[in-house]
Amino acid sequence: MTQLTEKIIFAGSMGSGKTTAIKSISEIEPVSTEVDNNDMAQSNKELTTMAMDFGTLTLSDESKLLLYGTPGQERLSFMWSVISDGALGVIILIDNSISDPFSNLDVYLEGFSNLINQSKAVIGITKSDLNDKVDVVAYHEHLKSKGLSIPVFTVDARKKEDVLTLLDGLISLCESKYTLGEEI
Ligand SMILES: Nc1nc2c(ncn2[C@@H]2O[C@H](COP(=O)(O)OP(=O)(O)OP(=O)(O)O)[C@@H](O)[C@H]2O)c(=O)[nH]1
Ligand SMILES: [Mg+2]
Repeated sequence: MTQLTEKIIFAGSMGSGKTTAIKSISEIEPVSTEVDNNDMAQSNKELTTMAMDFGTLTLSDESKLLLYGTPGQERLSFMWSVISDGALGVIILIDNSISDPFSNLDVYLEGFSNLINQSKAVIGITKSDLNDKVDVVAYHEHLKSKGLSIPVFTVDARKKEDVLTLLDGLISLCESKYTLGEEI
């Protein structure tokens, strides 16, 4: 039996939880390319992803997801298009504890506009437990002001069920595209 494999991208800034989210749901020990973080100004944490994260999640005998995490450091943003080539969709993680999450979101709306324009994107707001300064409604209003409608979820990347909810949301979007007979 042939197994359909689809590529899912986790994008977002340093510390938004991409490596953590993949670790939460991957059925294999994720391949990680974390190194010591020399960019404490961008995010105050010990390790950061240098090239990519990789994990897998089997949905059924017929389908399996390949989970790719992009590096969050801005100087590595050239990797986004390399990693997301041929992807089914993108999960954008936004760290709600940073000083200006909307400006941060805009970077990813621009960087992944190709998938976003095809409605193959969802947004996960992480670290709301640390800081609830921006709520889901405010994110929707921000997106609306840009003429966009993208599903937004409040998640904790450390919680498997939260990451699976994001994944479900993305797959539902992509499946509705199949149903509508649009090109994916
Ligand atoms: N409190 C809290 N901590 C979180 C949440 N999501 C992720 N974290 C923590 O945030 C830290 C950074 O997460 P990473 O997964 O390394 O972030 P990343 O997006 O891979 O970062 P880069 O590889 O540097 O781009 C980890 O210690 C996680 O446990 C959340 O929703 N709440
Ligand atoms: Mg990482």
